[in-house]
Amino acid sequence: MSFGQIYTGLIDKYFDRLPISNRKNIISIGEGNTPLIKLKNIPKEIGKDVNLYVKFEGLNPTSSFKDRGMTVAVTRAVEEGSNAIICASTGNTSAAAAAYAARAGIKSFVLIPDGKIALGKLAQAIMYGAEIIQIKGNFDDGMQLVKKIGESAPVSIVNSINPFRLQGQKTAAFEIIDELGKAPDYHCLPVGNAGNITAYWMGYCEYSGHIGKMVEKSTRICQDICQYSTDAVTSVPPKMVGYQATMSAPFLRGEPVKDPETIATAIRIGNPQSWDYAWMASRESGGWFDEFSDEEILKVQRMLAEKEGIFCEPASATSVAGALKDIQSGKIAEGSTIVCTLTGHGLKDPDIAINQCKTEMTAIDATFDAVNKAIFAKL
Ligand code: AN7
Repeated sequence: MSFGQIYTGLIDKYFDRLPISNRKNIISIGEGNTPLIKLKNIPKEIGKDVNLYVKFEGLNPTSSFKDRGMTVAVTRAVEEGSNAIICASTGNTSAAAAAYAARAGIKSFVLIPDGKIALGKLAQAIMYGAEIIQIKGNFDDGMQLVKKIGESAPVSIVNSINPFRLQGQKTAAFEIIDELGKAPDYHCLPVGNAGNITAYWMGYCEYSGHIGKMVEKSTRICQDICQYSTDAVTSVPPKMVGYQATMSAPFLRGEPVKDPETIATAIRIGNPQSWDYAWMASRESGGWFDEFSDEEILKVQRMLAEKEGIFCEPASATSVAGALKDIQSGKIAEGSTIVCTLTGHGLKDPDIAINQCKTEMTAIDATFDAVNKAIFAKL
């Protein structure tokens, strides 16, 4: 970017690759342009020579990758004259929907699972002024209800079944190619509804001029309204690797999971909406799926914070847990370039963080001696 130029969001930046007809209509809060951070200490610790990066999507305006999709979905909804949006959510989609609706001056309805949403995400929905509907059910129940309500009520659905969401989310892959000068060898992601793994694969393929079956199918949905740029950066798209939480792992089971559970509530999803697309992305790219227990996920979440100074939410750590396992086993060879998406910020879920505190926190006297003693005991 040149001197004196303000970043105005991802639609403006990648306008010729997105299905928006007029720049004047853009609803943006400056999403995208998130840092690609090279991990230094963790690769050294495991003794492997790899180029391991994290794309820290927790640094978006509502602190998750959902903002990328929401800027496009809400811009489109408003272009089409909609006055209200609706989504089911494990938390992050609701925060993003509420924020972009606020920015657009329209109403947002969010269906969230009763008691199973991280505190920060609920705080966001409240502050952005969403109409919050808690249901006695999980995300999958909420999603079915939203689909049904969308058939008759004058509300636009902004879950990732809305193809414009994935169009926005694909821009993360563009940014990675722009920064690395090529696609990585592997791209690792946590998988819930599987919208994001689908979107990244679309983005990598489109930007590197590799038009597989999946991209053909998915871009056809937006074909009438989008003139895709044919310029391509010559690059080979990466193998797409998706990781799930063991008790919420339909891609590992080969079928939907009835009562998904995991401490990583963001990905507590048993019936992924982008099931077919995600399998296509996995097969076309030569990737795979794997699963991790809650303990393993939390261990890596903590490791990222303690060793690299990067605080992501539990679901996000699943991508790095997966990459580390596959690097250590040699499935991902030394010398490889790997990007892991850290989908959301750690502050979204303060309860999980505080519960991991190893020692009880008790106050000591506010005297020089007491504080001095406490510090020397740890030095
Ligand atoms: C931090 O907010 O589905 O595989 O309703 O919040 O594209 O679903 C969140 C998903 C990963 C999974 N990491 O992405 C919702 C919701 C975080 C997330 C995922 C989510 P997809």
